[in-house]
Formats: sequence, structure tokens, C-alpha cells
Amino acid sequence: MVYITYVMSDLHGAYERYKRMLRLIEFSGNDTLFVLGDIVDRGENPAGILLDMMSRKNVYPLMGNHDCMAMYFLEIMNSETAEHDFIKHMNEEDSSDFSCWLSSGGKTTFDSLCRLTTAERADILRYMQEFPLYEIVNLNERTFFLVHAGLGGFRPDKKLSEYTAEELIMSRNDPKTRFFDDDSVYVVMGHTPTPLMCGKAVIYHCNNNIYIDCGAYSPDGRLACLCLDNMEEYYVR
Ligand SMILES: [Mn+2]
Repeated sequence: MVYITYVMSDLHGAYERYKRMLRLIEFSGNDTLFVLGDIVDRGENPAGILLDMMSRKNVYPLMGNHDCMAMYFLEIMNSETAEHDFIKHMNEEDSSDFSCWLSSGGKTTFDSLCRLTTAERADILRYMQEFPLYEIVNLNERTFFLVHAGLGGFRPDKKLSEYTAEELIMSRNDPKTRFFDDDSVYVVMGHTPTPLMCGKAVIYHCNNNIYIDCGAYSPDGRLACLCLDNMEEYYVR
């Protein structure tokens, strides 16, 4: 039996492309998939992706900035018996942040969460609260540091424990930055769509940095999947 490890990022609610990708890579119960955050917002069915991921014990999500924002409002939403009551009860600051979230892609997440039962929403919140900020994968004598955005405020002497959540899920580094001296360590990230970096919806390699967000939610973009065993790339439109 061959066990294979895949990474995807920034699914952004693109449920149909996500399902097509799982079929393309023939994802099985023996394989492992890491999803590097920004599962929600913008695309057609964010909650559908979360429910699918939750049902698979071999899918490992990481936290993205959009997931973090969605989780904040899901927690408020779940504290009320009727899902729309919380809008009336929110304080001024939350209310203005909520409008910002809806207009920056949160509308599809909110709508898809409203279609679920209270119990499903509670399960999703518990699931998202466990999302780690990074993962380290050792494979074939290589080490992959998986993170949503990168190592913001990078300094060579800065310890991993010193990075804030915001630095790991919100930052944009210069792609040429060498984060680790060891040539066998690769940093795999999403967050910044590769069309903005190299002009094409392809996985972008720069030094030991690998950017895999190819704009899954956008009609011009693609969902990318990288196999960490052999570095093979898969795409669906
Ligand atoms: Mn992001």
C-alpha cells in the first residue's frame, strides 16, 4: 500500500472544485491531505467543504485569516437560539466587523451556515477551534513547514513560538526570503494568490518557498494540489 501526502490551500468555498480534485487525485482513506487555511468565504459552499472535511479523519486543516474571522461570528451566532437574533444583539464594533466580513467574502459562508442545523453549526465551531497555526511534515528526507501565510516579521533568530497568529495567517513576505538555513526544509504557503506573484494560476516555487494558492474561487483561477511525496502538481478549473 502506498500512502500519499497532499496539500491544498485557499479552497475559499469552492466546493465543486474541491470534490473534483479529490476525484482527480483518487484520494483514499490511506492518503493524507493538509488544507492550509482559508477554507471559507467567497465561493459557493464553504460550510459544505467543512462538513466534508470533518467527516474524513485523514484531512488536516490549518487556520487561515478568513477561517479565523468566520469562527468569530460563528461563535456569536451559536450563542443565540435563532441564528438571525445575534445580528440584533451585537455591539457596535462587532456589527461593523460583521458587515466588513460579509462584504469581504463572508456572505457565502454566512448563507451556507444558515442552511445547517444548530447541531451542525456547533460541530463546525468545535472543529474550527482546533485548527493549528502550522504543521511540520517530515517526508523522504525533506521537511515541509506548512502555514497559511508565512512567517511574518521574520528574523533568522526568531523562534517559532515567538510568531503571533496574525504573523502566521495574515502576513505577506518577500517570496525570496530564506526562512530556514537547511536546504531540506521547504515552506509551503497559501494566502497570496500565485497569479499576483507570477502572473499565472500555477504553483509558484521561489528558493525553498512554495506558494500553492492558485485562486480556487475565481473563474480565472484554479484549485491546485501538491503531492509532497513526488512534488507532482494537480489542477482543476
Ligand atoms: Mn488568507
